[in-house]
Amino acid sequence: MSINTDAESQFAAIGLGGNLGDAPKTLCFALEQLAAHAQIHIIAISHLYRSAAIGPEGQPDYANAVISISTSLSPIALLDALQAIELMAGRERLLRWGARTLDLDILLYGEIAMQSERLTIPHIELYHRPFVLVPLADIAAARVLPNGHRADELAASCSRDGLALWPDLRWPSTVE
Ligand code: A4P
Ligand code: MG
Repeated sequence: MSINTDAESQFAAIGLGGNLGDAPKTLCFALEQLAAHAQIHIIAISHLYRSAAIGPEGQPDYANAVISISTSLSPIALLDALQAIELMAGRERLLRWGARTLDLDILLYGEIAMQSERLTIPHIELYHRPFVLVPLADIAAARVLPNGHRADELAASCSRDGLALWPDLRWPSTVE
């Protein structure tokens, strides 16, 4: 893993989630695929968290994490790359917010705010989800998000009910 210093590279934050099968293993697989992509360079990897599922009842807990990357891919090309990795992990789109092996969301892309049929950036649920804000603060605490607040302030003010660290020796967090 290296940091791309191309002038055209953009910072982006990616949310990783999954709650079917060996979810930590699937998230590790996603990291390997992202690290192998020629136009994606992983900067930092949050802790791995276990979180109670939001959505239809009766689902297993999720494994969640956030990574920061630099990338020369456009937002839509990055979405294509993430969806290709979701498919490799056996992702099926059956039910909105339903259980899934792997979900890769673009949380932030540079300073961009955009809304199109396929892509809304920042991610529409970014500010509402502890399982996103807490790991984001692990890796980008001082970053000021598009709503004007620092990531660590938002993480500190959200409820941690249903959220816990998920210790897993396979998980290559870059956070102390
Ligand atoms: N899309 C639009 N904007 C984005 C973006 N910024 N990043 C579009 C990624 N995709 C984006 O997503 C549906 C469509 O959203 C995509 O085709 C893309 O064009 P999907 O992954 O196919 O379906 P989904 O994930 O079921 O829907 P949605 O609304 O994206 O759900 P979320 O927000 O991803 O939430 N509970 C816990 N504890 N942890 C979780 O990680 N995740 C979800 C899914 C629900 N409950 C959860 C968790
Ligand atoms: Mg999604």
